[in-house]
Amino acid sequence: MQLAGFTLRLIEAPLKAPFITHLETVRKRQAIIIEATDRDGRTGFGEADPFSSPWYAGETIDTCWKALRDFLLPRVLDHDLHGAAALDTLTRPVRGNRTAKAGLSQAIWDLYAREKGCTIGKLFGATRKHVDAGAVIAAEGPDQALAMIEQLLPAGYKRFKIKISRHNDRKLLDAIRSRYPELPLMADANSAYTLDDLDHLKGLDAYRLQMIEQPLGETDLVDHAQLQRVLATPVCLDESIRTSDDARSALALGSCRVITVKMARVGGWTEAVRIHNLCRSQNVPVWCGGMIEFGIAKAHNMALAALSNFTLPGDLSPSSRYWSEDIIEPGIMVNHGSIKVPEGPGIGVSVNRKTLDRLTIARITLNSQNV
Ligand code: OSB
Ligand code: MG
Repeated sequence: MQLAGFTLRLIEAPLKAPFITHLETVRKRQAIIIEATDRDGRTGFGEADPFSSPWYAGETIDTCWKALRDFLLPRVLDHDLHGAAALDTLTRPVRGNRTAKAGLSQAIWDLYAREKGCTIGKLFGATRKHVDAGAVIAAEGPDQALAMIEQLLPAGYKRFKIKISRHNDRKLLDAIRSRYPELPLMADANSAYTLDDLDHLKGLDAYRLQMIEQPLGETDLVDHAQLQRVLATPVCLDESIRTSDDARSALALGSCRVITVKMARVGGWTEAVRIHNLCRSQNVPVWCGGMIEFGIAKAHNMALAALSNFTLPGDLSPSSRYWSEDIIEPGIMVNHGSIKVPEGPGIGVSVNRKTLDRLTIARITLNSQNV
């Protein structure tokens, strides 16, 4: 694969409703769209999804833009990548910056799959034709959470995930469990607790959660292991798993029983698949996490979630969940709690360039003449 150039676009759109966690309230979303072009004029699309502030991960929109423009894209321009797998070797000298690398990885693998005329999932051994949808409730309080669940129930989501913290967990979970005793429910704490909260966390077992996601600090594998030993509820790790080495350590220590895989957190396709394969070999289920993403990253997520060990419903929602208009067509749709994995070449959806242009607030083109 001979790369000719890249276009980076910064896009911005308001969320339909604020996404509220104990760390940040997200009202509008920016993302970096990466378009890779080969010498035959074919294009592939990726989406880097850091936030505007570093509340979820250390990277931000500004650091990602810089990492892509100044360090990552110049490394791969004008290279014959042969297979897309060479990308990892070329970008390894750039440390960290995994969210930026994930966007680039998506663009390259989409382009490569289009050159081959197959789906991106096929390149990684995906087997599923449909994936289960899951909803995330990041609400102000119990009343709003119940209203959101009620509004989303008819779409048939296979599980609901509620954002919790030390200060609102019981209020939210009491309200949900008394109205919906059998709702398939899990909670995501985004590191809201420490081991000082051990007894309090044990009390959450009573809510029969499918799992609790990232209760403790983002580097606390040892503490998570101590917690998992006394908790009936399975622990799922998100922020703590940045690499397949982190996953290996977490499984060896017994820090969790489930892992959520997000390309944005682990640096793209190959590392995500490596974590998936590692977990499969140890009978640990995984699910596909979300980043309040636009359609390009959504389509990549559908392809990833089609791999065999994604046995649990992920944060996979339709285009209309957060956006009044998405940048892809057809948009991602949920039918009876299920999403059809796109079947066309690459990510299987096309980018609506009119909408993309309308949402674009900055743009640069890089090729061998101007890097
Ligand atoms: O912790 O899983 C998380 C969104 C942004 C940043 C972090 C997280 C999330 C979600 C997924 O919870 C929301 C979604 O994309 O539906
Ligand atoms: Mg999470």
